[in-house]
Amino acid sequence: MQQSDKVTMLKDSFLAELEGTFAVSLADATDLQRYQALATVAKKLIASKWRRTKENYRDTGAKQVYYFSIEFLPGRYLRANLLNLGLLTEAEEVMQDLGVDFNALLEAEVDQGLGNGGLGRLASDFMDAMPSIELAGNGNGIRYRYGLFRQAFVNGYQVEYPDDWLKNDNIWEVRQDSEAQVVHYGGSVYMAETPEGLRPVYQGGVDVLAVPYDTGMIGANNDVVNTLRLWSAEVPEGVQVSVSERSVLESISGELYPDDSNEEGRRLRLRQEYFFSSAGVQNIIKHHLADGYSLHSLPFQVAIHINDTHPTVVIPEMMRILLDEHGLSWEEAWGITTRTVSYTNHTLLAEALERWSQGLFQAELPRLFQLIQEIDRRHRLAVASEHGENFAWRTSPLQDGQVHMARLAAIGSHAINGVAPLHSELLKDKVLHDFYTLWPEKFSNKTNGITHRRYMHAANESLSALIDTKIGESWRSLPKDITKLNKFAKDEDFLAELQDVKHENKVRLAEWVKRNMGLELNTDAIFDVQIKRLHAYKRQLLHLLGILTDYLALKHDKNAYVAPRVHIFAAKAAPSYYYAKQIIKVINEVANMVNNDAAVNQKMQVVFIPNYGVSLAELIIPAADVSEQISTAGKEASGTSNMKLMANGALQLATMDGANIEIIRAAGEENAYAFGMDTDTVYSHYEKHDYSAQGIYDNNPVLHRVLDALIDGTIPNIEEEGRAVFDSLIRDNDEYFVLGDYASYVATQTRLGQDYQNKTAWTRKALANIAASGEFSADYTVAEYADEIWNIPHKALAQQESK
Ligand code: 26Q
Repeated sequence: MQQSDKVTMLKDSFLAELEGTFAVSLADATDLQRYQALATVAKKLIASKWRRTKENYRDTGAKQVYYFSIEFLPGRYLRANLLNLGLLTEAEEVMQDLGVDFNALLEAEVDQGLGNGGLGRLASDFMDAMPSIELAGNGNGIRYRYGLFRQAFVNGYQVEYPDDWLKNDNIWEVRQDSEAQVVHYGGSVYMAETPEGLRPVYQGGVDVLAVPYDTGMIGANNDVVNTLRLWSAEVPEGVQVSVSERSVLESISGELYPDDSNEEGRRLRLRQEYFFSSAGVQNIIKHHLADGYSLHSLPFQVAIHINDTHPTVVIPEMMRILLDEHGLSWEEAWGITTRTVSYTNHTLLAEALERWSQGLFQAELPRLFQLIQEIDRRHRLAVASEHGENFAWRTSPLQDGQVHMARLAAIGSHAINGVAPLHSELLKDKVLHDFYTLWPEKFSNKTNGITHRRYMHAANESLSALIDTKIGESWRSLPKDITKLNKFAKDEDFLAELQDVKHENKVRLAEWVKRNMGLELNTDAIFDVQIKRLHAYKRQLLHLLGILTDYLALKHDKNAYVAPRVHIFAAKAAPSYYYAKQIIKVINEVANMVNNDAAVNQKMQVVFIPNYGVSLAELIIPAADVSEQISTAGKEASGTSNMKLMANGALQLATMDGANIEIIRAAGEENAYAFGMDTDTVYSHYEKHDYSAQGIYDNNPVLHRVLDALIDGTIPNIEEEGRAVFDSLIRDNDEYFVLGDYASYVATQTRLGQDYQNKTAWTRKALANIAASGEFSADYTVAEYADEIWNIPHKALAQQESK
């Protein structure tokens, strides 16, 4: 279709939808109605592609991957969907013609926050990448009634409100009653002889109906629309339950656990894990058989990928179905299961490795527990003779009264991967070392990736358009083509244009902050950004100590030079993570103090933007000059905001952790600011027990002064929180080596501040980052999974090479 035809088509269908659905004129329609009308138009435009994609997968029997994830974090869909449909600029034109505020329309869409952070957003980036490279891949997860809490600050403290995201219609989803599955919990089970052999007999327990809601995942400029299937818990028809029993059953999909990188051993959480895992596996096997295939061909037509250990119960669940419902032998069932399932680990933190008490597990999932006992027994038998009893004990799924999910995932899958090279090495050397000695061939690395479509093409249209004028548009479908930009590193006019775009984006963010927070930001200052979950290991505290260092210098030394900076934080803390919430309070109070002090606020400002989520990321990232990625080395599995910030021309201020290492290598060391201890140093401190926070405090007078400011009344209103932070650093010896990296951080910030003053040189570094961001496209990442783990075909990505 011609551009002008598309515009006419969009305009006509938009106006027709508005009148047809809401019986309002454009002038009288609310932003929400305008959004719903345009979203409905977009949904209708994909309907036939979606149907054809599904039919095509079914009719050809092509292998498909099902990405099982307890979190998906899609954010808003409309802008990204219009982009992928090739209609974004047309929609802008229509709204301009009609005098409609397009941004207000887009912002009327609710931000779907069915995830906590990196893990959930990665799943959604993969959902965008898979159809875009014509890969048959679907998502499987939970349709939480309430997503991640909405965050507000009251007196500087985080308060949490429920995220009632379904209060308006969710235009994108389609309920599929005919696909519902029954999921069984509790009761007891024993084995009895039947004409078909030994079979389990269930007594008692409860059934829950899992009802799927499907959303089309639209490929970029092609005809592929894959499916994201989210399950909702209901009471099965005909089952009589009391009101309170009903609410217990429905609560299984009631809310997302707001914990990130933290093991929260709760009964409901285990029910959630079994809920979408069981419904998903049952549904897959049902269709496989209905389409006329044998269970033995399952690994050739289906790949099940588990996103961290949360869906690990798919392994014993598949065994249950194959053994109990279809009468396969253990060996047959085990072969099918392990060849179907693959597993990604996303964490190096010991406290985030999932374990369940055996008592709880057995009470909730008695048949699965029996099967895990058998997996455990066979595992011990298989490894004990060669590796010894101690090794068998260390690697067994059942140990010390607990079910160890990462062990079960490692034993029951054919592939295990980490999400950045350092992380994958640490998995082999430390976290899963025993399993690596057993099965080195199972292990690989798949560096995370991001979708440039959302974070660049849609969120930073002016940067993307500027890039098009220089290198054409091939980079939009072949992200590595963006390296062509390097040719323009000496083109000063182009660098000036890049600077202008960055400045526009800073102004856009500043306007938002002014409107929503009443603070006027200096858009000529460095926008220094740290946006991610609030966690001690991510060290927002180190950033804060840097801020206090500048503050005290400006206050006490008339001649101090500090490069003007706006420090931008955005982060949610788990509601139960008390220390993280104390850090939020301290940052907020420092922000108050700094922003209201005329002696410093020309040189520095601190803003903590509440309620961080996907939509705010889309606003903040294009405006960033500096990307703070300052986790303790060896703690951050990968990070993905680092990649998004890089693509938008921010320079990394980073430790050698996670994917920072690859990002810095790709951009060139001279175009990033690396600092701090490396992983070996961190591990050596663990081994030698030779780290002394007190010693660092005693020997660095500047730091001494900064830490004292936390407890001597310098910062108002943080008596308790300042003390808590101080104690964790000094009395408890600073678990995350904040003080150990302080001097290096401050020195690096100083150098960065000086470099920023040469705008052209700085922008050249920004350009190097943008130009190097292509390899971090999720399109390549999912292609690698498809080639090396799932064995599923996809569109060739020219220039594709392994990272
Ligand atoms: C587990 C048990 C009980 C309750 C909650 C949880 C839980 C929930 C979420 C455990 C972990 C998570 C999320 C982890 C996560 O987001 N990890 C991040 O994954 C990103 C994608 O690979 C990486 O880039 C980040 O480095 C990693 O921290």
